Amino acid sequence: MVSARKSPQQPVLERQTQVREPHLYRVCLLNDDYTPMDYVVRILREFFHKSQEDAERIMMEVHLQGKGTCGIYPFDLAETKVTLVTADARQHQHPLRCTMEKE
Ligand code: TYC
Repeated sequence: MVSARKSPQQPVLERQTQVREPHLYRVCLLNDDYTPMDYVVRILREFFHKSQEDAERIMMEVHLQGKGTCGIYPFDLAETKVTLVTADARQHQHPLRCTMEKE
């Protein structure tokens, strides 16, 4: 809340604090022909905290449909996950692509 009084005679002007939900971003994995399936499952477990069962399901969804959702996060968290996953994949010399898109 912001209050302003220009002189003692003027009324107090109050501006309501705006409370807004943060914009959310969907973090996705894309399919390719080279990244090993068990590596993708490890990524989903390690970076997105998925159970073994969910990680295997999401990996197969990406493998069969081309794309799958890892999670939905505020901008900074989504961006960090994309950066960390991409860095890990390159370190292991896999072409895995991880993207984010506004919800
Ligand atoms: N298509 C890959 C394979 O057959 C597996 C894979 C799944 C790759 C998901 C990327 O995001 C991916 N080894």
